[in-house]
Amino acid sequence: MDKGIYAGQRARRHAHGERGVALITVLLITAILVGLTTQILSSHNLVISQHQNTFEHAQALEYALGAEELVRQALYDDAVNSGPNVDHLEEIWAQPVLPLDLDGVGLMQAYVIDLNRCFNLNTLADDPNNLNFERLQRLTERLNVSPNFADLIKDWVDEDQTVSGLGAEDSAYQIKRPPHLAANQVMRDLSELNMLVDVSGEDIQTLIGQVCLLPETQSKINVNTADAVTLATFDPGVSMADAEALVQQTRNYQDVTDFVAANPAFLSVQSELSVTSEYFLMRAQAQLSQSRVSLTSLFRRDLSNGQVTLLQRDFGNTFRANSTANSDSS
Ligand SMILES: [Ca+2]
Ligand SMILES: [Ca+2]
Repeated sequence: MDKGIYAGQRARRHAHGERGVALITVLLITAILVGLTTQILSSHNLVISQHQNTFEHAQALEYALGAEELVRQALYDDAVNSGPNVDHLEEIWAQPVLPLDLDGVGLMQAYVIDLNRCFNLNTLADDPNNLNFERLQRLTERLNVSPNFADLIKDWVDEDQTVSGLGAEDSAYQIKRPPHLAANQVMRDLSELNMLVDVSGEDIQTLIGQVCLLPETQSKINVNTADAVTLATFDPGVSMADAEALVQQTRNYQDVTDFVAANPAFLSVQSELSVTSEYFLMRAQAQLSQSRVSLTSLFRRDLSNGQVTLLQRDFGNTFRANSTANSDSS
């Protein structure tokens, strides 16, 4: 009798135990399923978010490339229709596109500067009479930056290994860390200035803000767009006061002869002046939500037929507002 009671109790306990295990198993499976579902949903959301970011970035890129195409068209139209044979700061290409609403989905801004408005450092690579070297010396003096720049840049871009004054050639760069050589060819990018010896980063930034870099060693200064510092340092006979007075006026000289007649101090350098520009730089930025694309594009415009060629595209530069166009020529 007792044995029967105990056996019945054991059997009930056993049944309860099995139900307990089954319940725990169900709960465990439910927990695993909930966990899996959450993970799948979260991965799904991440994928959607990544796709959205990719889509917005692609859209911003297309807007920036659209700006580039518009600039190309504007420069061509300027050369063949609206403003042939003369380029000045009142023309359409020189007007910035202020932050423009992109149908409520983002903002776009862009501006164009001509690179014939400033001193081209690569002119030092072909400078038999040292005129460009002396121009750079006057420029560095005016900017109050290291007097070594003219010699250093001359040595950097000239083909030889002869050290010029305060300059430096391979031997000076080989002991740098990391060691390297002088370029001994024209500069491709103003950031090369950071490779020079014995000049401060601050001086380099000041110089970059004032000079240009064109892919040729012979270039002219457009007297309709150049700033006072560029004009004053271009020839020793031109005072800073005269250059400042000159740029205060609205400049729309139709040819260099007109300019020199009005400003005889430039007579000796008139063959190096122009009233047109050949190289242009566009900076654009398109922003859609969290995606931002900055584009810097370098164009050359053929002065004979207005054809505009894209020479360089750079997505690595941070967009800077065009508060001072002349200081934004890198
Ligand atoms: Ca024009
Ligand atoms: Ca050299």
